[in-house]
Amino acid sequence: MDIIFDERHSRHAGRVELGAGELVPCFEKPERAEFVLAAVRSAGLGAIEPPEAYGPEPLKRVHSEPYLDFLRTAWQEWKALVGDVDALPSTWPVPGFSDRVPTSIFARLGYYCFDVATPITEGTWEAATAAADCTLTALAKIRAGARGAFALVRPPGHHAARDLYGGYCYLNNAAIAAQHFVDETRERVAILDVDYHHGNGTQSIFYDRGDVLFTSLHGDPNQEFPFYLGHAEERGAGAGKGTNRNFPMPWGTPVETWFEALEEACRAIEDFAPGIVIVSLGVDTFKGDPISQFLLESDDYTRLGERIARLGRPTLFVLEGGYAVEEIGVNVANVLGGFDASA
Ligand code: SS9
Ligand code: ZN
Repeated sequence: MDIIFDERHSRHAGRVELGAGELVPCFEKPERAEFVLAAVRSAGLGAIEPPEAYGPEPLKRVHSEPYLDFLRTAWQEWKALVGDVDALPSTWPVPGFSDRVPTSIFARLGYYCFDVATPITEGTWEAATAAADCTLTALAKIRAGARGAFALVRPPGHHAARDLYGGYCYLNNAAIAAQHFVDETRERVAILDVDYHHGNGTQSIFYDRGDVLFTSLHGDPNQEFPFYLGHAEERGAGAGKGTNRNFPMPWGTPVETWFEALEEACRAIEDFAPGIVIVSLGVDTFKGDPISQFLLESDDYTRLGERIARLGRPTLFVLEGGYAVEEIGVNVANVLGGFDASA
């Protein structure tokens, strides 16, 4: 399994997010990637290589240009006005307000961001673009014939939509790779999002697309972030009717129930017969995760990797969430090891 990693991930290091009523240290922190790196290294899963630079074009196929311009320049504007503290929004243009694009940096933060947990810092743009390059480089390994590849990246991506960030995500790495694959091959893509949280960004980017199947297993949005998307009845629209499949599950869902949902998602992927499977690999389904409520144990991740291998398709794994910092390394390595053993 080829692994693509760039240490510029550490340029994104938010200090605080707003939890329930108080500012708390960011859960999405550089140590996460370091633990995953150490675990995939000691598991001997494969060569670890840096990314190639792909430039802005693949990003523009998924995100709007005004949004990308905002992400690239927001920190400088914020720092000049406010100082060297994390840029977080605090006002939103909810329905009923004007829909014109605002000018103030304070207003644009709320215009492009949907939560108070996703700080923009000095190195956010550099880290996010490096993550996209890692994901595209891992995709290129698959295009060159690899059965599997892993983009060991942060910040994660699956909550980021065309012109919206949040949920610790800025650029949607999995969606950028999916679109790039379609552009290069005209083949179909299936995305399997096993992160604990619904991949609202990925769903919305491909919601009306018949050539990209999005499947997601996640905490029920009636109880869980991102709350406003991820229900079972969201099945896609237009040409994409039927190519969106959500499997929401309540807090405390038994592991066996989770694997039954995985089986259903896998059957949908098999029926779709994609040219590639892209796995949004979050391991915040772990029972010890500090912000999540599922119950998977470390051995269950091996079983997950084995099932993904049985899909029998070239598979790109992209790191998403997982906040039990000490355990995410072994959990990710178990998925990849299970895949490699069964592929
Ligand atoms: C925890 C609130 C959850 C966002 C979670 C984003 C996960 C991305 N106090 N905040 S995988
Ligand atoms: Zn998550």
